Amino acid sequence: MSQYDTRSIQQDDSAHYMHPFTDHKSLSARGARVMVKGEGVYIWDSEGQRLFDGMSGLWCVNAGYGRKEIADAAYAQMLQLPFYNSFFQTTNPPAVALAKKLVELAPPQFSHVFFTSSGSEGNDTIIRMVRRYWDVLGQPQKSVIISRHNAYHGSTMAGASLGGMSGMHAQGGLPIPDIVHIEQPHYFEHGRGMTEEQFGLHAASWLEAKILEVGVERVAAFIGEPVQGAGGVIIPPASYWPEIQRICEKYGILLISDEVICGFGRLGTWFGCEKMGAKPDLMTFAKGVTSGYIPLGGVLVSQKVAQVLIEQGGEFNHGFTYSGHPAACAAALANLKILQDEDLVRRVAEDTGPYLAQEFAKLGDHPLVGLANSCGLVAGLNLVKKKAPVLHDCELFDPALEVGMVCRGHMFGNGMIMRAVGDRMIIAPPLCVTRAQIDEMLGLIRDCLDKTHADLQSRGWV
Ligand code: PXG
Repeated sequence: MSQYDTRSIQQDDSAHYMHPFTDHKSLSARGARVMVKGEGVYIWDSEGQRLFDGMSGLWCVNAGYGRKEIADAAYAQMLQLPFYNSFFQTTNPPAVALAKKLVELAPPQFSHVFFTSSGSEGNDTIIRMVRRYWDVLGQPQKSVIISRHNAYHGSTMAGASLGGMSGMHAQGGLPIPDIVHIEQPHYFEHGRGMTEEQFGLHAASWLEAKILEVGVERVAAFIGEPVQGAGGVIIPPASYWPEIQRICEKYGILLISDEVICGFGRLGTWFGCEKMGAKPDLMTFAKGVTSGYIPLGGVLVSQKVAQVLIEQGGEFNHGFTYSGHPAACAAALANLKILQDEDLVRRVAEDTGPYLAQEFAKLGDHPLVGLANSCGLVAGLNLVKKKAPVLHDCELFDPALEVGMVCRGHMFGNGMIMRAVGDRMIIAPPLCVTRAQIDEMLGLIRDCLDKTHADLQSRGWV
């Protein structure tokens, strides 16, 4: 017998709690699932069902659930000094120690950190920093930031504007001025007739074309996620990021890597740009920095940008009450210690990442799967109506059928949390996942794909 009254929690939830990105009418008809506990790679709902959390919460619980060290560090800091601001010529030891630690872990060009409480605020901060940078250098007209369609950079006005989600732009008058978008490096949407290598160069050339269209004297920066996460785990060809880097250098524009998902070991390097072969001037981080235990985000700033903002810029009129929050920073330090002590980043690079790649690719033999690919510990598979040797030639489902959501329902119902982005099913498990747990997860996924297949057959959709 559960200690929770699920029905009553659901009723109060539907009466009072507005969820993010949710259609409330349909949710209250069904009732939200109530999550109550986590341990390692598993979470439990209020009815006692255990689920394999293939999404690390929401791409963030890198160290896994139930890490007492993180809770203890936050608890001790809350007793010592739960909060003090960093505005008025004050600081606090955990914020200083974390800034130093992050600079140590980041690629060598980085020297400073600006703290926020989320990835969205990090990207807001980046817009202000980038525009301030060019302003200080006497080029205030350089205010245009180039991003990509289907990118996700957060949900504040600035984050959603930088992002390229058409559904978000359709609500609330977005994007804000001087944010423009190019097409994403999505081989299966745009790369027919090219090798992946050729397509990577081709997709990067869209950046150059956009810079020339806008006018280089107007362009401030380019922003991208190393691997697009919320857009559906879109893994760019290896040739893409080095070419993006070259183009940014050629035109002297700043390069921003949004590391909110890819940072802190997700791709087998501390930051995703290292895996992708790019050398950004600014990086947004959040999520994995505390493994999601307490909200924390921020911006890593390179010497080049810091030098202008700090040495020449004077006061930067920007900041949040919780910038450098002591308890959040203490939790982050404990979390980073776990990632280091357990060598989790190297484990992703050398052990669990390659093992997942090998085993996940085998799902490609399933009758519903057109492509199954991964990078580090993010992976995705495309559900297709009729298979062909390459995804370009597969017959896809009518998007209106929402086959991905049907599949997600079978996953959730059978103890596996896997997200659907259209008809692409994606995972990003905690970095502490073991080979045996990868086997367990892939067994669950295969079983749920079978159930989905049988369901689609009974509906006459395959
Ligand atoms: N950048 C990236 C790359 C992200 O993935 C943010 C910024 C914003 O972070 P905050 O902390 O403000 O949420 C994110 C967040 C999804 C999903 O559907 C992904 C995110 C958030 C919500 C949903 O996969 N990523």
